[in-house]
Amino acid sequence: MSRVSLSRYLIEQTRSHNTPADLRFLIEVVARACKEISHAVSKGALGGVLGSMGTENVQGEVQKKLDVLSNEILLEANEWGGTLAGMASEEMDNAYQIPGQYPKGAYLLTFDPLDGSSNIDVNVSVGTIFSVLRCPGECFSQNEPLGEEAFLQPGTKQVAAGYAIYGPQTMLILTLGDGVKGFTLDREMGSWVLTHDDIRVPESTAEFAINMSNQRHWEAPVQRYVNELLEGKAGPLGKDYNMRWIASMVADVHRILTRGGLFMYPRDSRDPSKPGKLRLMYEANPMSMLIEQAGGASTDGHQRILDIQPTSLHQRVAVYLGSKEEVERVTGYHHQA
Ligand code: P6P
Repeated sequence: MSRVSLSRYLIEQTRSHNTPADLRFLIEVVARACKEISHAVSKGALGGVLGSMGTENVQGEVQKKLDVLSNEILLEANEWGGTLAGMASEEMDNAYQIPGQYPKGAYLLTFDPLDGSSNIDVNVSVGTIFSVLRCPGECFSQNEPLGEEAFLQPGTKQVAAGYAIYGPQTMLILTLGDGVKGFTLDREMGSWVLTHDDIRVPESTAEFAINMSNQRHWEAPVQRYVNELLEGKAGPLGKDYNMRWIASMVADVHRILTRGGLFMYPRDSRDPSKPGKLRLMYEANPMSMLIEQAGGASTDGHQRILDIQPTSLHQRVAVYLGSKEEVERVTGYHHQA
């Protein structure tokens, strides 16, 4: 069978599912920006882009040089095309206004430009996570500055979501709401090639991902659940489990989309003002759309993440996502508490 490129897939989606041409163009531009980020990341020490900037982002996290570079690549690639009314990023305090010399468009793009960047200097897979929303009616106006409130839509309103993972292979994992597709970057041709036509998350699993060093900070339902996982066959779950924690959400989620599993980042008692570490708008929501589109589930321990009504651009959320059977079990323990 001839190779199907990202461009061909998007054209065929347009014919079969009426994917708007401007959404198609937006996805192509984001994918092209991810190719450029992949190139920068792969240079490592040779590119003079490792290490930190000596600054902190709105999250209070140290910014790596590649965090800032990746953010700039995505802004510069997407600001001129006429597809966006604005952008929001983990690396920027406020919404990004489309410069006056460019036309505005119908969509909003949120992203974590380089997720897991603390792993960069130790050469572990990192990635770019992105989410596409429609801009609500009035935010389309060419003259008014875009307010944060335009972005505050539940994850069910996403029209597309995806990530690029910069690992042994560079891959783009994408959903337009019609299943999950995987594209592998052919570096020689510079094109994204469809290699995974229908990604599905197995309903059950024997593998979980969590940062165990935080155990003393977890709430009771999580303590109960993780203890049962560790009890294995002798415990109430009746089987032995394996554990992974890459500390790069893109890499952990990619493993789960590839072979199943459960990813957990619970809220903990360290900072009650932060209901978890991961950000809703540009980490949890896009990853939850991908996981649900692949047949998995995703909750904050109490409700479906995609149903959460955001109240601020950088709000955090607890995350339990992956194989449906285990997500439902740990969520059930929260409801029993
Ligand atoms: P911890 C990376 O900084 C990140 O936002 C996610 O990619 C990852 O899953 C998590 O934080 C790792 O957190 O506390 O284990 O370092």
